[in-house]
Amino acid sequence: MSITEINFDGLIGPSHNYAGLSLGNLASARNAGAVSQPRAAALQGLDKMRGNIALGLAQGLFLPQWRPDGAWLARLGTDVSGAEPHIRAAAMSASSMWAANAATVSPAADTRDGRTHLTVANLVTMPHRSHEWPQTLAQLRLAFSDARSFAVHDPVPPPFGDEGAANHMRLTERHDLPGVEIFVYGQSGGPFPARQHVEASKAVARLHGLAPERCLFVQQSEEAIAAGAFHNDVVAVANERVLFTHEQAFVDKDGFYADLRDALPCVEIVEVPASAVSLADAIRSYLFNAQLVTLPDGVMALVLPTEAQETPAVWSWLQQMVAGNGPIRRLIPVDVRQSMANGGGPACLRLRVVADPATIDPRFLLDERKLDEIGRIVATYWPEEIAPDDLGDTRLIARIEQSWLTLVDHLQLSGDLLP
Ligand code: SUG
Repeated sequence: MSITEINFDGLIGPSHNYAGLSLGNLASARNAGAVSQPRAAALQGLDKMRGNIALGLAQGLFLPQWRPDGAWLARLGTDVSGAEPHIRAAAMSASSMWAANAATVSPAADTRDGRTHLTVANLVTMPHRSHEWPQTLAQLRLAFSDARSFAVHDPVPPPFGDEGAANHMRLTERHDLPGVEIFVYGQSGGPFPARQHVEASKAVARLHGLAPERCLFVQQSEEAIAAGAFHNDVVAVANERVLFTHEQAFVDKDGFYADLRDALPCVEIVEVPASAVSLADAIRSYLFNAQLVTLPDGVMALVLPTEAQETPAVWSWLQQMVAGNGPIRRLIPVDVRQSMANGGGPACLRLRVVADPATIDPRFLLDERKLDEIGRIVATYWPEEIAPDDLGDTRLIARIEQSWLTLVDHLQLSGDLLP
């Protein structure tokens, strides 16, 4: 058994567009109506995966979803040609790329039955995301079909919004040892909705068979949500014994830090003060939406968006941090601008699963050769550009469907995933 952390990235789908669908997500609102570049977007995502493999990290893949989602439109009594523009845009969204919202994952070391548990997120707060879960669940049931190692759960029922790993952190001395699981919920967010409901968080903890004394339920600060932190992973990220967080991420940070230190005495909390980096700069640069990873030599690195490098207050704080004695030693900027323009940074694009890769369906695991093959399919089939007014265009829709079919066929998944 070799237990390791595997990052499953959502491949950016051929319908990637900027429809401004996410209230409270400032980047999505700012770029509403812009022309997207699905091909460049997917290639940026593949380059990030390639970079992580080159760092010696294990890498997995989730496929884009079948779009337009005709089954969802049919349940609404319409189809892609008859749907009103906002419903059509929701049915065309490529939002499943943000795999951090696919599910909440509790590794085997934390659970009562010694299996890794995954609960698919219902994403009920945003209409365009609320219809992702059936296709996500289908992929999770395939990738993690080994019932001796995994338990995959249906979504928590509405109205309790669940946004998956974006509002969940795990701290532990080492990935394969028991950890403390932190469920971050929201209650209100000024003008914006809180997406993660505390009842959903509690349900996931129960379903996963976590020990109550190893779980913390922590409230997201209203000011962070109001400033555009629609998910906790926009203002905090954890890896092994390190919590990297903005000072204003939580309602009661002192209480939270004290509980965390009690539950995990080895924890190291790296807090970025608002006096050095404002919430606005943290959210604009997505400093915290980074992949905080342990490299094979034991060094901890932050794989963060190039926007962080371009935000002076953020970059100078980071440079001071790595010059000091803290646990985070390396900064690795990556270009995921197409996803960033919809509010999704490097950490949004991945779901972390701590498990033995040998127990996972290999069709969902990547190496460089497979990445190159997928890159060739993307470069051949994915549309170069989509303007919001194109979304009803039958030729564009045929091309999106063809792109998806080619990829799924190549990965030998068509027998299992055809709509
Ligand atoms: O749910 N954007 C996504 C971004 C998700 C980021 N994920 C994490 N923080 N883990 C969202 O708001 C925008 C789609 C549009 O406007 O077309 C969107 O859905």
